[in-house]
Amino acid sequence: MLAGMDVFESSLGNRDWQVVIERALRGEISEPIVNVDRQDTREFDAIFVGGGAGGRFGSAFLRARGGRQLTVDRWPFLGGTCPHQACVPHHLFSEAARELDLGRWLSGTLWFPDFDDKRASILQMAELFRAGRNTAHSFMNWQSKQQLGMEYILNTPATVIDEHTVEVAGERFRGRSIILGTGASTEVPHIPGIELPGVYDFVSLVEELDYEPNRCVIIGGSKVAIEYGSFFQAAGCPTTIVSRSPLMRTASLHHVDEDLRRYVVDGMCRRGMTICEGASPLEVIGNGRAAGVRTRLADGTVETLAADFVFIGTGERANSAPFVQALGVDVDGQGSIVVDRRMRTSAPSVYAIGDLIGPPMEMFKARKCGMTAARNVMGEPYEFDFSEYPDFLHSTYEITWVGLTEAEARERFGDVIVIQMPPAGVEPDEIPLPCAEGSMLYAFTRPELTGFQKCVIDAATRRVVGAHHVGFGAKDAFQYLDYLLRRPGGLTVDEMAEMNELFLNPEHFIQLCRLRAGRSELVDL
Ligand code: COM
Repeated sequence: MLAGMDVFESSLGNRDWQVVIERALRGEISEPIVNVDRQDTREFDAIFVGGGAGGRFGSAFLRARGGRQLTVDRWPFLGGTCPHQACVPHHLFSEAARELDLGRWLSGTLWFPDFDDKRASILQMAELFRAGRNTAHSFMNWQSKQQLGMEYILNTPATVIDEHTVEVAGERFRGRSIILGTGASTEVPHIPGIELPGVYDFVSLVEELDYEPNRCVIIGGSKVAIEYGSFFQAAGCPTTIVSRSPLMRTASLHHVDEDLRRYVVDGMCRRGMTICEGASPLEVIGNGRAAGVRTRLADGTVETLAADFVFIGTGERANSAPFVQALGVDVDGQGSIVVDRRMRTSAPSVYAIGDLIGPPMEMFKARKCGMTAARNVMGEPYEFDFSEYPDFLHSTYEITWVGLTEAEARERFGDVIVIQMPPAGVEPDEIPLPCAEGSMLYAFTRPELTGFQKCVIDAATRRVVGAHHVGFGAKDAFQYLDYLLRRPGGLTVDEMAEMNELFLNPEHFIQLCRLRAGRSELVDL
């Protein structure tokens, strides 16, 4: 039996877990943290390799179905990269970007002090996150054990031996099935100098940053590039994005409406960011430390973009290599493990979930993949199709979209009605709309900054087929809109008009649809 810190009989509270995790992260606890019921003689129905969002939600679901699981993670906590390095810091930084942006535009007016660039620190935000992230970690461990009844081994990696066997710190565990969920890592571009100090990605930013960046060049045009870049710029670090594709037109993003894209990209430029589209990074230059990025620009000229901080935003690649080696599972051209809609890999009784199976590398997909695998392991044939989903990203705005773009809808349906704000032909600075919670201060000071929204309707069926929003406060609504749009009957303008709006509901579409719903023949608004 593996030696380790056995916590099965103890009921550690959130604060106790915080201490344990802190010590483990500092290297003071190097042994495995073992929460295994040694009295339970049942076979494990599934062993989850990786305890991130997919592994944790899959484990919880499997337990809820009466099964027995074991989840193993190399980190001393469950929840994976989300609370440690990815989504949670991204949301923290994006909220900071939004606040900083407001503070800049309203500098010296109302109660806003003169904006002081020197007090807006990227380093301070990274440190704030690092110091606070453990509360989420401890909660994941506590909830998983005390409320969800999961068994787990943390602080040590799992090695997959065969389709039913996993080795953890020298002990072998057998399961009816194995569910792989070890995520993805930044795809580091192969250019000279990329390994120089001063080159970061979203992981090393929160783990290692120890100086205040003064000038940033971002290599790549992914969501991460837009989100982190907007934060760097808002914090006072002039930022340039070097991207081969036009922003928001990378292969990993679909259904991005062109009007929405323009509002976002123009907004980034208006805030001082430099965006080099159609450009290729050639080399990170610097004598022992990154000092710039030699870049071929769209017109073919080569220029060195100065920077003391280079950030990689080229996307991520699945951590599939160990499983190809151990089990020979099939992978696609990007290295992502190939699964069917039940999350089954090419190896019998082996499932794969989350970022390990490729894009979209989003929270909802990871969690639902885990749940799908668990259902199938427990004998319930269940399929998960994630080809369509609501999507979002942040600049200094919250940007959300679902369904078809206007162009896609025209191609598919021909006769399409568009309801948008500001209306077509009206300049953004003419009216302070759209506005709602989060944009009222802009509405009364800088109407052009309130955002943009568009609702796309198939004229023949009156069904809403796409919704697009730049602004604040609408993201939550898009989760439900996605669900309503994808029902067999969809969601019509008339049904939207029946909903009860709470003031200027941020996605704003209820009242706008109601203004048109009375007409038997719909027209644009
Ligand atoms: C969220 C992590 S931060 S998990 O999805 O709840 O495991």
